[in-house]
Amino acid sequence: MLPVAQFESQLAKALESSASIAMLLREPYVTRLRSLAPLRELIDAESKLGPLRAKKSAAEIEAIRKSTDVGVEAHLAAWKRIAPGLFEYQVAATTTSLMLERGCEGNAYSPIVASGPNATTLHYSQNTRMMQAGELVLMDVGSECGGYATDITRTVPVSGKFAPRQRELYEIVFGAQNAAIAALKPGVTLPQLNQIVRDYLDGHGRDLEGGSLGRYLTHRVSHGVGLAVHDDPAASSTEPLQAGMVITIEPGLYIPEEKIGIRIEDTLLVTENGCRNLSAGLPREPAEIERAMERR
Ligand SMILES: [Mn+2]
Repeated sequence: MLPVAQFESQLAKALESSASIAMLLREPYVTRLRSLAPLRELIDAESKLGPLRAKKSAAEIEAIRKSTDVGVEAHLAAWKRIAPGLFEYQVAATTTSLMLERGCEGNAYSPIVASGPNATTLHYSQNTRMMQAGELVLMDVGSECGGYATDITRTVPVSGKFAPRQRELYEIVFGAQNAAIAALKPGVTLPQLNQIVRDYLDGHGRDLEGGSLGRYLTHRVSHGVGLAVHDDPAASSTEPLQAGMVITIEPGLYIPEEKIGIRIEDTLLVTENGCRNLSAGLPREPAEIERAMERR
């Protein structure tokens, strides 16, 4: 690794013995390299760099830990404000403000604050709706600090208490997440984690027609996290996980007929013997969430 300041001189040296340049083909870097070395072929380095990025160094893990701590704090700041009559964008503003206050770059991705029926829309990020009493609000909000992302989702009751059906479904998503976290260790693959979650959802609870719930999970439950919030190639890998990788576990249920969407997402480090939940500081248990919201 070399300092960025030496980039142009080192590039000139490297080009004396190399015909082509392998790089991530992203702007504005492609344009810059084409002007520095107009006659050289640019090759996509994605497939080479991806595996190098999957396993994090100690310094990277520390950076993700710090970013995750700020993400947890941002969620807690939002919980303090959530109440009927507040707009989704006000919640997003509170989380973004906290991140900037802590010296982070800001959000690692467009914050999703999805109340009531909006939570059944997977990538809803308009954040324009006024929250109503008795609803849930899903917050998928993560910070980027020192170049490293974190990815955290919680779903909490707008009025501070889960209604019985909300709690029943929440407990099922929570159980599915716990099953996947319990299985997370080196050697496990992302497709296996998906299967564990889907089996759990299919084995617990029913929809309004008496059908099983697995089909209401409409996305994969895990991806790598690092310099990018969806850090490739762990995002799509079927390779066994290794200690030092950082991934999310994010089961969800999105049931339009009931206007309920629930996701719980944490950022976890794979360790030699299992895993460490880096976002464990943010309550996941329904009773703990209710207690945290009571303290407002
Ligand atoms: Mn995610």
